[in-house]
Amino acid sequence: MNVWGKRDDMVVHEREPFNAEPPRIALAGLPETPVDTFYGRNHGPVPDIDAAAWRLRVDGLVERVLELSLDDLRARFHAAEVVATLECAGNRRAGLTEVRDIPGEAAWGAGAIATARWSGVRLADVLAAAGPAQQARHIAFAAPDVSRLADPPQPYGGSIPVGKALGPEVLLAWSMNGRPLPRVHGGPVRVVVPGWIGARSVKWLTGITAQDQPSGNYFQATAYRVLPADADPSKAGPGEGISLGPLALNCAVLSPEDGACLPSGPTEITGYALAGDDRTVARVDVSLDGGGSWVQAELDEAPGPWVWQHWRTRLTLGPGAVEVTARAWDCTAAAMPESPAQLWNPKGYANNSWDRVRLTCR
Ligand code: MTE
Ligand code: MO
Repeated sequence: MNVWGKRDDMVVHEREPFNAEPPRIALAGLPETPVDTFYGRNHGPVPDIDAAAWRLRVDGLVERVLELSLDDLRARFHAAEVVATLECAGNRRAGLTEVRDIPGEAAWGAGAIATARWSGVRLADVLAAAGPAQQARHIAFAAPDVSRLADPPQPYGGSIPVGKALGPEVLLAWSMNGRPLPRVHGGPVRVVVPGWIGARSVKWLTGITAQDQPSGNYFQATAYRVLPADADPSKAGPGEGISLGPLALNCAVLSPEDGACLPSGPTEITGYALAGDDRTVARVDVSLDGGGSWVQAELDEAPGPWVWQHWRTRLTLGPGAVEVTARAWDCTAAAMPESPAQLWNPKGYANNSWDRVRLTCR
């Protein structure tokens, strides 16, 4: 295990700040992801917060400002548990990097996604205790970690619209898979916003502010935005581009592992699919001829509304070089786009083009 308790075969994109994902095969067939296999995505040094001294301030457009300790959260609100998949907006960026270089952003594979059982309290209950005003439209989150990758350095934060914040699925979580939330995943308390890009699930939460506009924090106003392909991201100001919130439909092959060498013949192909926010996955197709023809995969039933679905199919592979392509459809009949070239954007977010793994069959 490495320093953050992650498995030895994690693909570490950066040590400081710590950014790592598991190999695809480590996620295969597991509805819930063990903590040692769960990707880590950080923009600055991981804070070390004493849980006993930790306080959460709730302020802004509210009737009562609250100052809550962990004991207050436990005593004043009902415990809530949600199984939810987190996906980074940069998941599968490597597919975009193949089209054109993306300076300053790591080439994440398909492993910046994972599922955990989160428990804590509902954000809606904490907001109700503060009494949000009529004019409150957005709920902003503040954290103490500071990113030195931005110039000047920027504290981490973000916001979600009030409508999402009041959903029973949005938690202030202190536990992950039945254990206290590990420091690297935001302990003592983080936000979990199921169905939205991971960036909105703010870790090491210290402040909640009800306001009439989205957060002005760098990671809401400037980063995590899809700019036009010809824009210069170093010149993009606050409010430019498409602000990412609800996740896009996505899927990936998990087994066989990309680049694997295996015997030819009937082979089980498995993977995940996730529709994002309140949509559901309707179908996953797999192709061995680059999308000329497709076989429908068998889709596991969703264990809950906020969770990825695993899928499988058995196909006869090889001999020789084989490319396996996968695409998903959602309940609106939207399908993943074919090519990453159509989606390329300067910061490399939201790649949900057809997933491809390349195999060699003996
Ligand atoms: N919260 C803080 N305070 N600082 C961060 O750098 N990274 C965000 C989000 N919350 C981040 C944060 C991003 S981009 C993602 S994808 C998720 O946390 C990753 O959560 P994880 O590291 O627990 O997998
Ligand atoms: Mo992310």
